[in-house]
Amino acid sequence: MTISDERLTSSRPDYRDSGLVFDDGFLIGSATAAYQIEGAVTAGGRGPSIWDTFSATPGAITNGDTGAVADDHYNRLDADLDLMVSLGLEAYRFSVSWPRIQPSGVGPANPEGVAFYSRLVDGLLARGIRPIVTLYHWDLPQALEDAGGWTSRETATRFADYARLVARALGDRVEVWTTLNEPWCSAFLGYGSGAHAPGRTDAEASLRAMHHLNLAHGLAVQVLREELPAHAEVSVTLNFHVLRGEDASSPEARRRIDALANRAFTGPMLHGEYPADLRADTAAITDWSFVLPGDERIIHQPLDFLGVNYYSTATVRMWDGASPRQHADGHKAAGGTPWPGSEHVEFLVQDGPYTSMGWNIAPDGLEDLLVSLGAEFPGLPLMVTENGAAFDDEIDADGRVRDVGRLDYLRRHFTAAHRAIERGVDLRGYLVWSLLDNFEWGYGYSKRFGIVHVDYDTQVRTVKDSGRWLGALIDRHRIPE
Ligand code: IFM
Repeated sequence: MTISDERLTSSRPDYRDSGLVFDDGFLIGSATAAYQIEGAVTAGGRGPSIWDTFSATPGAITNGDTGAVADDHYNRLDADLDLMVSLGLEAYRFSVSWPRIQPSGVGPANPEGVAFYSRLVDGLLARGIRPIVTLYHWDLPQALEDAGGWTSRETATRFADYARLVARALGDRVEVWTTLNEPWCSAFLGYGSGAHAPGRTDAEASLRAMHHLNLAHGLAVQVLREELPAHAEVSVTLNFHVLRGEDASSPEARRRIDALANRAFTGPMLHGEYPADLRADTAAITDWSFVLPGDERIIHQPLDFLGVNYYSTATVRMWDGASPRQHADGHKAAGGTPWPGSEHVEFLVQDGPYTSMGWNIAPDGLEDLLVSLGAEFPGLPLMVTENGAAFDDEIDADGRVRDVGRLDYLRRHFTAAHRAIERGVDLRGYLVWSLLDNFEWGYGYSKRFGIVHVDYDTQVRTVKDSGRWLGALIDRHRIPE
């Protein structure tokens, strides 16, 4: 898969259509993740996660922020559920915090952890909102990291055990399941660049972690199939890198990054093997002996849909070794590389406009991505499990948050999704990232992605204009004027 072709680019470039209608069955909602919103990191018997440890490391997070309080969602659950109703959400994607269920990553389920998520699921169902569970959104129990983390094969087995506990606790009520969120980030930002927890900077370890995350996915899907009713839907969410580049060397650069960022996961998960070119590109770093016979078969499990996270594009070429090198890959720089074996690929600064993450706004990238995935994996439905934008929002004197940039971003990306559907893509839903302003990993609270503003001093929530706009879209299943 190389998501880069001009042939896919639309002839209507501004993506500001209005009046487009989504079918009634198209699921529209919003998404969050446990560590980014819950806070209450020692409540209810929760154990420490790698993000507690990492965010306590001096210099790791902007402003020294941590997720210790975050949006205090753990203690404000009912009010947050009511907030979702006020927006009209049809679906809510949340993640389960592994260290709330297994404080040290092994052993029986912690009843207080289970009770919290059970209350969340019941609260959603009582309000007519469909729960979508993500089992792993980056908060590995610290005890497992101390035993090697994702570089250890054992962690994949532990993950399958954890998946079984959650399936047994919530499987009678939750119909839609996701194993991992963005395993690329867990492997390559966590163990390669060091920008994410656990902050390791070891190229071999990042590839090893990638494989154990893939294995964890495969084992967990098997467990979920055993534990869940037949009608349950099981998926994984990947953050695809949509690659551009006009230079003579761009095709080679695109191939390399496509292999590391996209096909390292879709290869074994959906085609049943790692790409040969990925193995070749990284041969100087590892002999791949961490892939045991039969592993790729385990990873290659039938899925009910594929979760797609999309924010922006990347433009690449091979660095000529002479000119000053550009590093605009959209990821926070840290001590190591998230591109093992392809460090000499140059990520060029792209044309704006940009969000406050510095990410270029490119709705055509979403359309291209969905069309490409639809063509590569016919018969596999897709769902946009994350799309959204950070902007420097402010509350006006009249109490309103006029986040015109985010509203425009969402309008253009919903239009892109609609165009993909018109072109035959089996897209089942769209979840906006994020419901609430929250802890944006290495950037702490300095970046706001919410359609609801959070005042971190008072925990007061204020629905932004984009949130109202999304509510209007959901109400009529039609992109508002
Ligand atoms: O906040 C993150 C989320 O946790 C994973 N996907 C990307 C978002 C924005 O960076």
